[in-house]
Amino acid sequence: MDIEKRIVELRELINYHNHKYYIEDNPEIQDYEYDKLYQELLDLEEENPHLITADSPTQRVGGQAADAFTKVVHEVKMESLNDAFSEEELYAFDRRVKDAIGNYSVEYIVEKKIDGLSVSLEYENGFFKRGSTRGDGVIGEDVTNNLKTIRSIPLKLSIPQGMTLPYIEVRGEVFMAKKDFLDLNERQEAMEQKLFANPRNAAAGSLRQLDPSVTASRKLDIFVFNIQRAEGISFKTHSEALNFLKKLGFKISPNFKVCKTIEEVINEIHRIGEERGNLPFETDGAVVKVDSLPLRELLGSTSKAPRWALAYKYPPEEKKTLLKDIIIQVGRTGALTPNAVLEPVRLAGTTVSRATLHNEDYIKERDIRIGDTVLVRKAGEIIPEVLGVDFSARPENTVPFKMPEYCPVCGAPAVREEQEAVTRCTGIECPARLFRSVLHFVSRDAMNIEGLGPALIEMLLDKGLIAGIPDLYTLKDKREELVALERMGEKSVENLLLSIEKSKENDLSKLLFGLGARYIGKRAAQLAAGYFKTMDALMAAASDEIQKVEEFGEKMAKSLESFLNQEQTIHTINLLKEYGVNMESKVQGQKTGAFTGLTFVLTGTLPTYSRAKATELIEKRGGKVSGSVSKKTSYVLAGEGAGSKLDKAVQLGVNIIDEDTFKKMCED
Ligand code: 0OX
Repeated sequence: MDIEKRIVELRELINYHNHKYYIEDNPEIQDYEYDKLYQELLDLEEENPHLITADSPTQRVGGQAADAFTKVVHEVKMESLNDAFSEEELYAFDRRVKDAIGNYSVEYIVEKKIDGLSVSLEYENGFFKRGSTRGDGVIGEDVTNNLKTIRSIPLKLSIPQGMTLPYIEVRGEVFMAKKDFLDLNERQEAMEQKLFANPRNAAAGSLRQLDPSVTASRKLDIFVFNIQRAEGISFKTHSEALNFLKKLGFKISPNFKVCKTIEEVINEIHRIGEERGNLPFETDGAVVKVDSLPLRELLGSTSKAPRWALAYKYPPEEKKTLLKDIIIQVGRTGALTPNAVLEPVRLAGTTVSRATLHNEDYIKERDIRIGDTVLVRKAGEIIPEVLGVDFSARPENTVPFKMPEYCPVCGAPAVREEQEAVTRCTGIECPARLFRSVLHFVSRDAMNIEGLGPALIEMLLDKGLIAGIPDLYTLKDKREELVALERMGEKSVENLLLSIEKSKENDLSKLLFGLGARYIGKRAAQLAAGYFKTMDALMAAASDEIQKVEEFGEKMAKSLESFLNQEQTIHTINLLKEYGVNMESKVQGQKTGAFTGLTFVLTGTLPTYSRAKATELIEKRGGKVSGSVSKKTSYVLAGEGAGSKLDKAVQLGVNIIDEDTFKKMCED
């Protein structure tokens, strides 16, 4: 293929995927595939420098420093790595190195490639002075205060006795362990915050925070793998330098290996490939480096990357296996996620027996059925996914998948809202979504219980101090247990219990909102509470009665009716009643609305509204409809063919309006 054409094609492809990734936050391809395209373009441009254009994606400075942080100029450039995707490329690397260094024998170091973000750490006389992100390699961002929150970064180095170390700058990779990433996303989900796509994004997002306390709340870690510059020390090899860094108190690249031949390097890369699925952190590759520091000097760097190092990227693995079952997992927000139970297969270094099927539509679009042979992929990401079905291997009698109608954890109806991909459990007592139920119940617009944040709710649930919303009102009998909790003192317990007690007096509208029925937001709860006045009246109402509440449509009314009739809701409300929570509305005005206190008489045929519709609109706004005109009549709504009622209105001087005016009044 014409090289020029291919270069143009690659640029277009890369720009497209950049947009998908960075702008739309919706990547279409795996990082691995992207890296391959990018490396191909880089190689072609290097071989044909006359074809490089200023707008090529390779000319873009990666990860530019944001304005929010002070800039740091890296005196020693923080170089990036060239990528390799095959053994041939590793052999070619070995050949290039040997050709360049002539007669010297060369040893390599193989390190795991940690998937995080590179930072520089600077120490003066052993004290941590400044830390920065890599940025574009030359200019990064000062994130000293955020880095200080990472426990594995020593604030003071253990300099060996008798040694002086006036200055040292090291480079390492900040990352988030897989487990901490999953925990973080679970918390994000419960708080309805954006999820992170992978541990690398989570680490980057956590480090580049303007508020260091946010960074501190995220579990970040670091591996240090290079001395960028230092005064007072020098080493012959990289491995010596790494061992010295370890002595100083740094966490260094775990189990790096010195290899005498490229074959040994390849073996080690395969070994890491087998192991990487079981490592606590994510590795997207292995880094091969020349061990000898003088030889590195000799080899030097291109404008992009050192000639003495190479990153081997592991391909995402895909395998076929049997889909034995589809089980439903209920998350903390009550979301029902279908998971594949698989005949175990080895993939990317782990035995995979579960994979995500995302949601109902994902399964339907691919027609994935129990009993199918499916293609499973595990790339860098932690959770493997089912890609699709091998239809040629489909046995007879398989049936299309159906999402359950009831929550498998608590048995309450599971509902999928229009235009939503997710099916959710609606049970207020469902153990799976209890955290979320309580969090909502105590929130400001709901029961406004102060001092009960997500961390404390989690602790109360963990320790069994509450097992449902009503249990909040029994906490006053567990004062000792509360005081004993982490970060709780007498005073904060006192305040919390006071706030809980106070919440009993809240208006029905706050309680109703706090119960968290679907579609019932703050305003809807106020309108319904104002209309029905008591919880009992509301609970006794059928959906067509509920629909009379201002602004309530059929969907809202039906959903509220069904929620209030659920066993779990009734149980919760009864307990709350028992504990003395107010069940009445103090909001002024029965059926409050724009027409409260007004009486309407309808006569004739209106252009668009039926009599029933007009009546509904009036009643919903708190007005009354009467059959005859009197002095007390506020308005006569007259249409075509109006007869004696209209005459009477004229006679008594009652306001006469047409449909248009009525519509405007309704809108007001
Ligand atoms: C890693 C990693 C990254 C030193 C000179 C160019 C790259 N992500 O684990 N970079 C390097 O080396 C630098 N080593 C690593 N292990």
